[in-house]
Amino acid sequence: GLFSRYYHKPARSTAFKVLTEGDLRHFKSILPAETILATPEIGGTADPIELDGFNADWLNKYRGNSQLVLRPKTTKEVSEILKYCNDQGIAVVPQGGNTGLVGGSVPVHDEVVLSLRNMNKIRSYDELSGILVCDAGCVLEELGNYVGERDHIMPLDLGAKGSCHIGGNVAANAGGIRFLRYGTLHGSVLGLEVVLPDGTVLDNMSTLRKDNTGYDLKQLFIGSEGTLGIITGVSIATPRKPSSVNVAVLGVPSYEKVQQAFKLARRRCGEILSAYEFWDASCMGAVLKHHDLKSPLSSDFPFYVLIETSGSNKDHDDEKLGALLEELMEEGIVEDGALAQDETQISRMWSMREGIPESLGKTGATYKYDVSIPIPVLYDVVGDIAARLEKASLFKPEEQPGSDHPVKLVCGYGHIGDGNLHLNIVAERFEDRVTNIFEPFVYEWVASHRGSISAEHGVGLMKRDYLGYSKSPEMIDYMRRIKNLFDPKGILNPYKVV
Ligand code: FAD
Ligand code: 2HG
Ligand code: ZN
Repeated sequence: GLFSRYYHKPARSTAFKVLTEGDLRHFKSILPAETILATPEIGGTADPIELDGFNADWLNKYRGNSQLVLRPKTTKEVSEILKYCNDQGIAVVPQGGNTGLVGGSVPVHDEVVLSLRNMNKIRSYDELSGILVCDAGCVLEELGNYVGERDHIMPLDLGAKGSCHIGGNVAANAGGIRFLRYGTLHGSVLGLEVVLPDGTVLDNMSTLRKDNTGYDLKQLFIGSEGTLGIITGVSIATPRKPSSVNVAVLGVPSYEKVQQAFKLARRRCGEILSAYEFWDASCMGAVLKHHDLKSPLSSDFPFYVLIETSGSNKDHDDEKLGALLEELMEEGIVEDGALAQDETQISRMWSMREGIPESLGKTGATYKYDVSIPIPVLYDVVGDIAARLEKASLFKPEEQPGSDHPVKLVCGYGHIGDGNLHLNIVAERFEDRVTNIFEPFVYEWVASHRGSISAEHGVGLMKRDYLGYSKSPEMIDYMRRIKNLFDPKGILNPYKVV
């Protein structure tokens, strides 16, 4: 295949049909006009600029060249689109909020973009069980508001909540900041409605907690990244909203102590602990520079921890968390701490953590690695990468402005309570001489610790050629067989995952 400047762009498969005006006419016969965006190249009238937001990813790293975006409103329309595309051999990329970070949500070449954004209705909500049934294109934050008014919360939350869709979350098997407490979507998703490439609608919209009637097919689609079917509906269990929430930010002198604090937090507050997140000084620098936020602490530290508790008795929670913070300070594990006094302070502290990806994006072109590694060595990879870049004269820590090193920051943050690190490298631009320093080195590093090269962001286009670092040849072979079973013509999200 061809090599672009900084990522491997596989050659366009000749198996796929090049769109014609006849194809556009067919789509016009099955979809309302306002749901179609087609460029003059295929007989449409849309300015190609209107398609930019569908062709480029959130990172501005991956870019496709689609001439057609379809935004169906019903499952039946999705089924008719796929049936036609399958018959004609037209490649399709399913797209939710387009916040994915592995190049999975945008076309590689001229695939049709099938956006779920017009499928955004709540189908039913049962306040007793907390079971929500909705269209796949519902925005996560809007679902959070809806169930919030009914004293519940979504079992997942993440920084992209304002744009990402629940269908995209399920397709990506997103983790996020509530994972520590509410676990994986493999547990909270109760049912899915999925349209297969040949147009078949698999209606598995169960609202049952328990259902052991053979193979649990919906699990295959959770984390399938749009390669097996298009998710059009989701049934998901939502927990009760905790009546007492506390958040504190801690200043920690070393990574060793970040771990000690986690251990103690679990011992003293285990049953109410709902998040344990960390970030380093470089992340803090970026977030304070690019967001209207002030550090709640009195000085700077090498590491910061955000700890959240959620429970049902405020007095009990305050007492437990207060005792934990006191002990952490007395033992010298933590050097400073700030406890949020009200809702506003809670949300400011969370914005500090959740604002990191955006603030790094404002700093420069961001390379992202999302890894699971045993916690004791989790942060070592950040230092190792920084050292390699320094040795190659591409990076100098604490550099003064105006110097000519292309890499500006090497930083680490993430869901340490889940053993998940986000290693981010921020550079002036995406380019081979930088990428080559840490790829495939990062993947080798992770494999040598038997970690995962993708903890929560998925494989997409970015890691397709590196799956072997985390999966055996036999496993990859069976993944391919499953792909072929559901999508024998390979029209769904080609060039991605396997
Ligand atoms: P998209 O980006 O549109 O798509 C993601 C993948 O799913 C693509 O492969 C796409 O083809 C496929 N897809 C989308 N919708 C469907 C559908 N209906 N049917 C079939 N396939 C579909 N991820 C985490 O795990 N944890 C985090 O904490 C987290 N935080 C983030 C913070 C920010 C600021 C950003 C930008 C991203 C973050 N992400 C995180 C990454 C990303 O996985 C999530 O944002 C989200 O799950 C993607 O949802 P989306 O609707 O934007 O999907
Ligand atoms: C987060 O936890 C997201 O903030 C994004 O998963 C991580 O951008 C990243 O590397
Ligand atoms: Zn994350």
